[in-house]
Amino acid sequence: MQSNSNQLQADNGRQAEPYKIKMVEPIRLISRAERERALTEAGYNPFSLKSEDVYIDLLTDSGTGAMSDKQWAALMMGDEAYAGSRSFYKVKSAVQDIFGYEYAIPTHQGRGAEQVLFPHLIKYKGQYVLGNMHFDTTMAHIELNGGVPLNFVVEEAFDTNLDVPFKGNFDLEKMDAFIETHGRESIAFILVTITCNSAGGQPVSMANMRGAKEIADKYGIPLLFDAARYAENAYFIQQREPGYADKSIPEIVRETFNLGAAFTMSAKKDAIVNMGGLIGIKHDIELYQAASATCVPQEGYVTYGGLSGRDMEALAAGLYEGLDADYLASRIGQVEYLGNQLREWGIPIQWPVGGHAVFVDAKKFLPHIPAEQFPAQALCNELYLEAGVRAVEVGSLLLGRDPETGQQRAAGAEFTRLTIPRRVYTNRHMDVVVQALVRIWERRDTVRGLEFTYEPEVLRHFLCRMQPVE
Ligand code: PM9
Repeated sequence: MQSNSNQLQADNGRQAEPYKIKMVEPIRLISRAERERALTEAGYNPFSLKSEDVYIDLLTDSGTGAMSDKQWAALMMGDEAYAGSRSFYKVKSAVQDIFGYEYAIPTHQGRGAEQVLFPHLIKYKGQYVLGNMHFDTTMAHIELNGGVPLNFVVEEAFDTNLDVPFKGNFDLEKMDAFIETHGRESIAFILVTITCNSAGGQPVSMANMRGAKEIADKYGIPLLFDAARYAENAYFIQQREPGYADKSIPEIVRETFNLGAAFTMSAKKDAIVNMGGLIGIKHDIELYQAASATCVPQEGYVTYGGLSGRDMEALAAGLYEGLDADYLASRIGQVEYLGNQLREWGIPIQWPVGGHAVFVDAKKFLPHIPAEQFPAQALCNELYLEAGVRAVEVGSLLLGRDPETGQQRAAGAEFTRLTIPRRVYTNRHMDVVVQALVRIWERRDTVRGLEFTYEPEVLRHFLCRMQPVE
């Protein structure tokens, strides 16, 4: 690994933040005894902690980013008209300009987009939705609409040591063979999640997305994007895929979305807003009309879809800000900074690091804790106790049970995700996280697994309560 000074010379300061800080929000580390009490009260589930009891919050990059001065200024321009808001037309024009899609429907967040669009794509109970790897809320909305979510991510995604550039890719042969066997009618749509969150924020290459599109066309199946991290995926293509080094991020985004018929987006990630979502539809007016009719009763009228005019102003600006090459270099650079340090200490992480988080391989970190005692959740809790840092589990707990059989689904990996909000923390904060994890690493055999005291049926990780196994 390069030393820090070499790294600075090598990237010529490119990874330094392309902004300065104008406003601050105080944070505070409460005492160890207070953290113990807070965690017990939270039922050993970091989602139930009060944020004021958290020092560095790496739970999620969703809605936790810092908006720019331009976005804050844009709020004042919000047109709060119930119908036909000027701010909606700004969002629509950004969607047309950036993605090349004719229709845009705002929603309150990503899952709002899923609940509006999916019922029109899943035609009957039991139809499959094929993805590289569906995110948990996406999986839930597929299932709530009678669909069966299936993942076709490459096997390499689960070998955290393997250094391959696009661990979010589809195993195209496997997906093709599945469609061949089950027949085109059994497939509702193919969903490309960029970046592939559950595999470690791992990118999908353009070549692989093109391959998925060829399969989709061969069988006449629609191809859609789960576009939460549309810009980070484009950045990785530019950095890692032959032939893309000289293409701009907007060009790569346009080329990507040319392959799809529609997208759902949680705008709380790459579009850097605190709340918001989007549906984009390339040109299928019937799908647009059907989704619009569902949007009205569920999210609100089609020119606001659960958002205020000021939210839409911030969103229109954020959709562009997320594409800035210097911002992306600094953002992904910070994720790399954290990942590189952990790796130097021998802490097992998904490698290479992905876009929005460092994913610690808890199976390797805590080999004495079996999957049914949730090693990645145990590590999240330990990290909170050690340093007031809140991380999130992406493993067996999040994956949950098969709704038909009630059996725990087998997770390919047990990850403790250190998710980095956009434009919020400094690398000094990252150092605190490294030091805490190193201290735990040195006494890792003392960490205990967890069992449920309360387990909700759907999306259980958000609300469950647990206790350490005796
Ligand atoms: N992702 C995340 O932290 C927020 C919920 S869990 C704390 O990673 C993808 C790829 C996501 C995603 C949310 C959603 C749902 C869809 N697809 O949270 O409804 O990563 O805006 O988006 C979270 P909303």
